[in-house]
Amino acid sequence: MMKALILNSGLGHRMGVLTSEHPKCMTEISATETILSRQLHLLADAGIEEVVMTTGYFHEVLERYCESLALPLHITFVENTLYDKTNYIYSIWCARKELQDCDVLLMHGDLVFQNTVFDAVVEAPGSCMTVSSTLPLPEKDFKAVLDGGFVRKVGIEFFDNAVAAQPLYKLTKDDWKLWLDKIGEFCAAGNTGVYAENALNQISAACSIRPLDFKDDLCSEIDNPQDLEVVYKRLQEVENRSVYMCFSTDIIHSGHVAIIRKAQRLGRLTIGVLSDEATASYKRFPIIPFQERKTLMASLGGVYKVVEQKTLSYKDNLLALKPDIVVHGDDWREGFQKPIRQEVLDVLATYGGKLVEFPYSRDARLAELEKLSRAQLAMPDLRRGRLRKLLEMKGLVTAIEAHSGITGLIAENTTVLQDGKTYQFDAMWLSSLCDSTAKGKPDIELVDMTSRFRTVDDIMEVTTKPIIFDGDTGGLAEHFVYTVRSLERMGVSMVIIEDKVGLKKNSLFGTDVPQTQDSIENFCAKISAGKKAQKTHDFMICARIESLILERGLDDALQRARAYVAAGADAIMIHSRKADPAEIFAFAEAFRAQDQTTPLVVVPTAFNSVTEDEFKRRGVNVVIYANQLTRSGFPAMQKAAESILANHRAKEADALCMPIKDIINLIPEE
Ligand code: SPV
Ligand code: MG
Repeated sequence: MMKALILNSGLGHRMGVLTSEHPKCMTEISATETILSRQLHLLADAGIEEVVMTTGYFHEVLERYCESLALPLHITFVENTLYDKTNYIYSIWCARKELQDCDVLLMHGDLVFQNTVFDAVVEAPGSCMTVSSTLPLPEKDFKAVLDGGFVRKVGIEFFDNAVAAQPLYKLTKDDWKLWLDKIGEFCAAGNTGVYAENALNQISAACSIRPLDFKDDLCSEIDNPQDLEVVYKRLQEVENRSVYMCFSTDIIHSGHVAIIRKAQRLGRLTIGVLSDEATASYKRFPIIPFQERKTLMASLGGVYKVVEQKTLSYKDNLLALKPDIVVHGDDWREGFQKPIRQEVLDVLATYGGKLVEFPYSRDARLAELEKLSRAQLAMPDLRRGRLRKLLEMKGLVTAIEAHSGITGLIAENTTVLQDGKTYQFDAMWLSSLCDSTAKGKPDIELVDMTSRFRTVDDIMEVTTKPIIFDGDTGGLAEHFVYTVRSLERMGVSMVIIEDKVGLKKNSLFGTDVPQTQDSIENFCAKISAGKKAQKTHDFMICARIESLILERGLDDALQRARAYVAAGADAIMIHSRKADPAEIFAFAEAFRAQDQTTPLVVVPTAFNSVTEDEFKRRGVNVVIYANQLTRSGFPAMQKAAESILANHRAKEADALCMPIKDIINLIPEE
């Protein structure tokens, strides 16, 4: 158990009129606090319940004042009736019975220290005394002589190997017993007019009191009105400092609360809440949306303000808010957040701000909750509607093809950090070309739906991102309705069907192979039937227009777009196999002139020079990278196979291969 011992017997005559009606510790040091109320609040906040207070001068005023504060503390008052004839060594001796068998937090009653100094003392692993390695040695006040990392002497007379020191100590039970016994010897010998530290100096070699360096932080005694003025100003400065932290989490756990509490001790805390968009591209789609996360943070006690942080980079908010201090866990010193941290340091350096990092504790329960969140995100009902949400949130959504569990994991987890932003794919494209290719079959609707659904299931099992399913022609309208129901039930977000009939061949063949475009009427009927069949609002049917592929012209494409939207299509995909994006741009412009809201989808396999930003500017909403994993994986595999054949062993192929350890790590175990 730890008890606080506060020494308040003294006269404090150097304070003049300020102490004419009450003891020094009741001097006001801010609009709301006295020296004593501040000390007691800090003790109560730290959960220290037992306080022993020595009194003397104005002892009744002092006791009544303590009661009026109504703090959750049990205070034992011990009066030193000889307060005007003895030093505090005797006050401590008077209180000895209350101070047996416990750790002691000893402080003089005229000491003002900032929260963080107090916290460091309380949290110190063993005995400690507050010292400052940066303050000049005071002429008349306490100095501590250090040796081998321990405090060896404390007094006003030591100048060699000494640092400025303040009478704020934490003492372990054993060290305190040694000191208290020595105090007893001094008092028994009538040696009551000296500092208690004189007794300490005789036994300090047997103690392990470490110096706790508060450097330039506030930890100061108030002896006279000049001290009071200085402390008053410093305290105001400390308490008005602005502190900034950012959270992306939608699960607040005790670790977060602990770091928020620590940040609050540093000043007025503003919390940045990472936007949904930034959170989604940083780790996963937030289960709790931004507004709710903002309200959650604002409702925490002691949070001054909550603002949105739109990017993983702190830069914009730091430049706008200019906080004195940024607080973060020390986990970002390594890993992909390292450059974000460096940018924070660079921005802070431009105006003299400071970064404070607290040890990050990985919470096993959080990892468990995170797993649960991911599991939830993977569930059909939560996954299905997420494409619509992402479209609303981001305006432009990107998807990459996946045709197996492992390519699904690549689509799910690949992250790139660039200019303070993280980039991930938003969704997955279940390409008919790649699904067929993976099975060694041509892309002619030969791989049947049962097999295609099996691929969807494999991907769904290991990922959380929304799925866009390539439905080819959708088959007969009578069959398509069943496909819609199945996909919807599985949690797929969107099916894209193309307006072709007969033996469908891949669009990238263009007019090199015979392909027939469906009639507008027929295709509209198929779309309508599909829309009627679906059960939720979440599911989307996208109509894919093949007019440009089949060289039927822009007008035909636009006419079809109008008709398909009228028939109920939730999105339009326009396809082209030209490297020059002109016809895609022309369609986008004309389509947006006639329809501002229906999402527009493109598959830039041929016109691959166009950036996502440019597509967005031109009114495109979904960019699908339809086959790049298959096309990059295949030659790599072929090369490794050739190497083994040529060398009649696998050694040379090893350089082309991922280490076994990495491939094992790639797959998360349940
Ligand atoms: C696919 O990926 O299967 C597609 C797009 O349908 S394309 O190959 O460009 O036709
Ligand atoms: Mg296809």
